[in-house]
Amino acid sequence: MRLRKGLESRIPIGIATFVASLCGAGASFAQGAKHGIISPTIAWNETWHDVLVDLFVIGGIFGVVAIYLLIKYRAKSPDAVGDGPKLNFDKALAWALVPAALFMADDFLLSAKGWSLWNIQRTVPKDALEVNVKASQWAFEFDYGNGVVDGDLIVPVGKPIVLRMTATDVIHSFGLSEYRLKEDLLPGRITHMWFYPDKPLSTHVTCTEFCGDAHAQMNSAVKAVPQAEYDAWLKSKAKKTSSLPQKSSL
Ligand SMILES: [Cu+2]
Repeated sequence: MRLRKGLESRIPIGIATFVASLCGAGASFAQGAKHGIISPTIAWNETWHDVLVDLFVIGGIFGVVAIYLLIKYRAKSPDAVGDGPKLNFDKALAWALVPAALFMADDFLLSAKGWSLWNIQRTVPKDALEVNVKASQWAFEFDYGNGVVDGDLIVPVGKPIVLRMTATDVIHSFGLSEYRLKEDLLPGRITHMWFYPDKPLSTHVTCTEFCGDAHAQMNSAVKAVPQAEYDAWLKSKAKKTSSLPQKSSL
């Protein structure tokens, strides 16, 4: 009996220690950095992981404790009044505040991570490669500079990419789910998004804002290729562009 009482009084401390160790394990985005770069993709993945831990692991622990207490102190006959132990003021306060503080502590941690994530997403690395993006009903157009314009987004692996984006007609949205990113493109305004392709990848971008009849067909290939392959592709595109008849400047 004494052993069981001792165990019950240690439940909140046990939960606190377990939660603190989980939070400690996921407190920093730095551990997922690739080549020294913490990209929004890494930050989103880690934050989502923490939200799942918050929901299922911590929620599960509280659920199990609640079920245990419900069974232990259930009414054993219809007229039972209950004979649970009377808690003194200190213990009652501890049982009320410790679980509440645990939930709040984890929420504060997630909120702090959210601010940190937003900071990462809005801070474009200085050496990022810039591509201008124009959205129109119903296609994306990528301008690489030097007259190279293409319907696909081709980028080199190992370099941060920043997209400067606008729309010519209605509101569109750049949904790059493989990199966990989405940003609106608006007429008369330039928005931006940056990502870091850390390995070769072939994916696509879809418009994620309903923009008219052919909205569902508004998508483009997005390919992260080795630097040499990117250079060769850009060169061949530039050659094709320069061989086209030039428009008169008048
Ligand atoms: Cu669209």
